[in-house]
Amino acid sequence: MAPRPTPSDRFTFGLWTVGWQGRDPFGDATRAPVDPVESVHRLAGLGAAGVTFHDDDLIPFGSSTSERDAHVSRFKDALAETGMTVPMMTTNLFTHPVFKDGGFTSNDRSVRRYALRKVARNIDLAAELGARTYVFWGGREGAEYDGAKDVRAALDRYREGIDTLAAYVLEQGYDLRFAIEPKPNEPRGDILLPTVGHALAFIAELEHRDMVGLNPEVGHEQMAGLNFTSGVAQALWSGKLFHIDLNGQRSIKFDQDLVFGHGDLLNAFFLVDLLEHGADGSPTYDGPRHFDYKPSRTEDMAGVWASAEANMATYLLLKERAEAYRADPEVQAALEASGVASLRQPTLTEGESFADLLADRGAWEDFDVERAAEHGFGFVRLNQLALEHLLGAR
Ligand code: 3MF
Ligand code: MG
Ligand code: MG
Repeated sequence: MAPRPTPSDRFTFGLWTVGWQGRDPFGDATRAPVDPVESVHRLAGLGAAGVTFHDDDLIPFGSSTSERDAHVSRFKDALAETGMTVPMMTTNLFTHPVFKDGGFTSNDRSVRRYALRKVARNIDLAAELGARTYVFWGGREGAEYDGAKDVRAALDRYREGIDTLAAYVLEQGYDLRFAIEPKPNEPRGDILLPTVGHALAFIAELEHRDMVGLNPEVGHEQMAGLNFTSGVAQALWSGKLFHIDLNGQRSIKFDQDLVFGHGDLLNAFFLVDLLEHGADGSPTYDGPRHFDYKPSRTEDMAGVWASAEANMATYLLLKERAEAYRADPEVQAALEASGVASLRQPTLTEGESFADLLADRGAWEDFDVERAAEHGFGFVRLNQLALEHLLGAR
């Protein structure tokens, strides 16, 4: 039996996920639009804690002020009726043709100015709805042709955009942090800030770097052939895991946005273990477990809600399996034998200088290199134990 989620599990969904109509570059929509108010009620009924959205997911692009107010008002009613929260919000700077060359980094300055206004307007709403994280996914910030974009100037404009909006948040006194979401490509041929590593390096160049972190997405790193769990660990190491987009991806291809765990399951297992148990058994991340997936185009509406449930059930199953893995004495012995904990010990002894190391004959002159080279680490055994736990064989 799949475990049932409750709001204390802190599962959240983008309105654009269950609301996706199945339109792709080759085919029309396979499903009717979903009213955001219905999504709030349905997801609450399934045990989710909240929803997230782009401005245009709730308020169709081009709405008048009175239409906007009406959309916000009935949405707020749905939140109040269900107890659902909005922990994260974001801006759509990619659908309308005006953003075809980007928002913050469009070669057209008037578009860049318009993009800043669009974000600021939605940041006001985010503060009003109590969101704590504001995500920036720059899907159109990029190019197809190397000669078409001065990447250094684009990064200057990207930094200007983020820093200007961060200053606005501080000035308004909003309790909001920014999270940049890296992605290597799609829809642009090459997107700026393509990976966790690029985005971390960019954040370090910001004036308001303290309030800017990351929103890494499983499939985005895996589209670049990278190890997502390892990227998340580095984001945590840098104190920058502000939010997370969970989904599934099968290798280097278009952004599949499968259900969490429906791609690289073993990597998902170790991700949940990292988030829930860290290295020492305590959680490393206490933010929402946010699903950014797409119910496959083949599904009808019943399939949409079933796929939403599947994300949460998979997460909870992996959490259970990771707990069992951690508690297994054989795993603990295998971890010990593999030296996993020993890596936490500094290479120099406390108080030892580099000169002391240079004088330590055991570290060089008398070190038995051949013997040390013979020693196996037992990593395969450790991985097999994880796999057996994952498959419920232990
Ligand atoms: C695209 C994405 C985006 C971002 C969103 C902000 C449409 O691949 O992942 O979803 O997640 O814009 O969270
Ligand atoms: Mg995505
Ligand atoms: Mg995403």
